[in-house]
Amino acid sequence: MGSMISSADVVVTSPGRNYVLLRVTTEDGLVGWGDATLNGRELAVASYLRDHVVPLLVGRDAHRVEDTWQYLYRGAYWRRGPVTMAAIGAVDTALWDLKGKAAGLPVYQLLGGAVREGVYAYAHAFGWDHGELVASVDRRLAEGFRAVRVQFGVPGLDAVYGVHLGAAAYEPAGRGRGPLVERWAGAPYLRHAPGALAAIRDHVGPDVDLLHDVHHRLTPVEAARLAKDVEPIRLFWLEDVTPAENHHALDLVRQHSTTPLAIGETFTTIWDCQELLVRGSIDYIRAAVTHAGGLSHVRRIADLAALHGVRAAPHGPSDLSPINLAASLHLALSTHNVAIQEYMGHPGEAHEVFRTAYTYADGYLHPGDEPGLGVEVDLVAAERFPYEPAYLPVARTVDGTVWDW
Ligand code: KDG
Ligand code: MG
Repeated sequence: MGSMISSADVVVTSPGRNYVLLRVTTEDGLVGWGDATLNGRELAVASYLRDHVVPLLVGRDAHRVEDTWQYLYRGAYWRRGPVTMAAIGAVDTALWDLKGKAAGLPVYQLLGGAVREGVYAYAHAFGWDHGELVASVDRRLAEGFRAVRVQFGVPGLDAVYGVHLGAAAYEPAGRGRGPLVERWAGAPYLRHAPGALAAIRDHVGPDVDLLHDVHHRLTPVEAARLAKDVEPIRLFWLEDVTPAENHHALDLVRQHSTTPLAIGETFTTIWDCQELLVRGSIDYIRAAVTHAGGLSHVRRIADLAALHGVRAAPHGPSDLSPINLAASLHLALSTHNVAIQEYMGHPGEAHEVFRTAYTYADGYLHPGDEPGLGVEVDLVAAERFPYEPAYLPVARTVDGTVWDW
């Protein structure tokens, strides 16, 4: 009784960066929130939701989370892809939020209850040179993190993924203009990366987990060489070594090293993950709650991964809103094979819009015990931050050929 969806609205707000949110309201006045943000292509998902999904939601039973997922996925006929799956993910997440609020329970309880006391978190550190990177790593360690992603400048390249440009904190999406063009060359990166990572291992000692993200840039044989060269550094993982569409590339990397491999932040369904999981080509699957169809679908991906000894580690960048992070934490607290949560934080202005129940202490996150996801959105504050078009950078090699960013 009272669980019929009476309205659903899309909220686009830009507190420091663009977020697309879905608010679902039931006839008895409960409100559930989902995140539908697709960095650099935000309004496509806003339109998919507003024009095609919201009219289907009104009048449905909010408790029928699984039926609604299947209805939106199978019912559209056109399946998969980041726009469709971010829209479905937002609906699914909002319905779980509503179910938790209706039950008076945090979502992790509805997913089976806690399987751990806290969610192991990794933070980002970056620097153009060794000194700057060490200072950044040390700040993270002082904050209590025991797992740190390290990204570094490369001599000969004037912009690299994961390292700030100018005085601004690292934020790749440029607002109000076309995409920034970054130059890429594999050879200088491959010469520099193993030494840069080894120097950080020497600095932190054996007990800190180190991660590194290659952001899909290497060819298969380059990736195999890097994974082999960094083997003695004992990384927690090496992320996205090759473009995500070419699953066979990771077999080559696998054959040449025991460096753990992570991939999947651009995957949108279990079908994108299946081959890599079944073939045993990876160690961590990074599909995000928002981009891969919501809590229901990412739990399914984690279950498939578990069959193959692979652990889940959903993507958690600042370009997904605190609603995504909260949902990811409820999943991580209640899912046996979630290994770690990326915790990049959000721009200061975002905290004016989102009130969150999740907490961080001593290297671990917890989603909190408020009913639902534990995130509320201040709509008056959201209006103060209007949308501005933003683009992720594009990469070109030194001769001007477009490369993977
Ligand atoms: O929008 C793109 C970002 O989400 C991505 O560049 C972040 O690779 C990323 C990560 O691992 O957080
Ligand atoms: Mg990444």
